Amino acid sequence: MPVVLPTDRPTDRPTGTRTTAAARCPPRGAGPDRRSAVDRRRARGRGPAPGRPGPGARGGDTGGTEPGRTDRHREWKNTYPPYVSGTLKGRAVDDVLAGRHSLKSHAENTGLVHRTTPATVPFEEGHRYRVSFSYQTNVEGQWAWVTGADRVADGKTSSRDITRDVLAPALDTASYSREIVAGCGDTWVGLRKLGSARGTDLVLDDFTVTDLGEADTGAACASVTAPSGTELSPGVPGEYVTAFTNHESADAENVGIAFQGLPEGWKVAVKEKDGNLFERVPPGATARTTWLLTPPAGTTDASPAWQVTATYARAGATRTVSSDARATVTEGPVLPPGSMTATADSENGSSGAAEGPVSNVLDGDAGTIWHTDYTASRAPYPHWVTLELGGAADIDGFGYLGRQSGGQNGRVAGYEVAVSDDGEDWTTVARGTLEDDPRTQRVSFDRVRASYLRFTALDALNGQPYAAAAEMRVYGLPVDLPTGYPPGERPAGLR
Ligand SMILES: [Ca+2]
Repeated sequence: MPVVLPTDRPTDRPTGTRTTAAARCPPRGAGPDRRSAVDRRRARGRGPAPGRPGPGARGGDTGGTEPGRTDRHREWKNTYPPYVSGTLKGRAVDDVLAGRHSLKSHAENTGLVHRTTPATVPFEEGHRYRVSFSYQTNVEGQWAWVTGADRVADGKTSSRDITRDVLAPALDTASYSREIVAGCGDTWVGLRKLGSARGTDLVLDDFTVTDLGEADTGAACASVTAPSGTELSPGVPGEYVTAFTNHESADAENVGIAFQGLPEGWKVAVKEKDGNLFERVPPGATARTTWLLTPPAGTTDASPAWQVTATYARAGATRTVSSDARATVTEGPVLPPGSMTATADSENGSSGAAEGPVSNVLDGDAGTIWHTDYTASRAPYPHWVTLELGGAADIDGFGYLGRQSGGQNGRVAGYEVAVSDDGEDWTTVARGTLEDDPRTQRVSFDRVRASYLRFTALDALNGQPYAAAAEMRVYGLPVDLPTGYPPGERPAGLR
């Protein structure tokens, strides 16, 4: 059951400078707005009357409100350091950004946290709008601002994201602004939680939607998305998968995917020849492109951002959609997690996908873990994880990131690391004891060429029979670096 969230009252605002779309736009069915587009642009209303709902509604797919919580936050502002600015990575955002109230989303689960509805913000098909707000947030890659659409077919309502902009961390208030063209169904905008990092908040204020009048072209209903959480190593071509989904009602033709604004010195290739071009993508279908991205050796930007765009033809018109793209660049060479495969002696199967499967140690998400069987008698120590490296590599280290939450069970103490060319004959290259440390612990050894690495856990820090890990990494360089192909050029003359 959606919960409609209130936002600021009009008394919070300097008169005539800000408003919400809920106040400015006529309700659906209220008759045509006879003002000119310019008049509508100039119109300045007030926020909702006290006690009336604002434009937001609960998104509904974050699995309820526990432990996450999205509230209108009242009159409580962190006005002293480090909350007003600085580099504190914890709960460093203000609860209230402007006036006396803001909308705060605290430690939400992943999913759509809140969104507008046609009743609260009635976007009119074919009109161009500017959507803007101010915000603060504290952790990379956790929140995205989404433009979406609802469509009814065969008695069912489907809802989907058309664009997603990942909101960069901002401990000082930052601004977001984007122009959209409404269409593709009933347009809405909202906030989506992407990552599973704990203790991340997003505080939003000054939400404003401005009607810019009728657009020259119709809405582009396809979407293109970039992955979140991808790690890339300096000097190593790493796989980076983008996805184009056609939400149009007809084929998208002559589709070309490209990057804009990649940092200087980066090399870009596609794994398959012309893997970024698609002659035709049917409605509802998704076409993926595997890129090979190589940050330059010595790069210092650990979290670069750029744009991924998709250009396509539909009903005689050329349309372009885009979204933000990001990656994390590691300090030294690391084998791409996506090129490896993990197997283990034991995997717990009773707690869902986020706790148990060994594939969780390679997914780039610190919130998902490998955990051995909960039944101690079925799975005693020692435990092991074998990483098939995806080809021979010259390696000199192994990284273990312990579980970040959920108790002490499974934090490994004694370990051995062994390597192999064939997965059968093993050579031990390191042994020791891990510490109770929430960061990645690196085990170093003499450089060796291998195709497999096996991490054997000998016992747990708390003496229990379980082993667990959030992420595992192998430090080094593949012997054969993938080369790929230059990205294909979209034939501009074709429709
Ligand atoms: Ca994980």
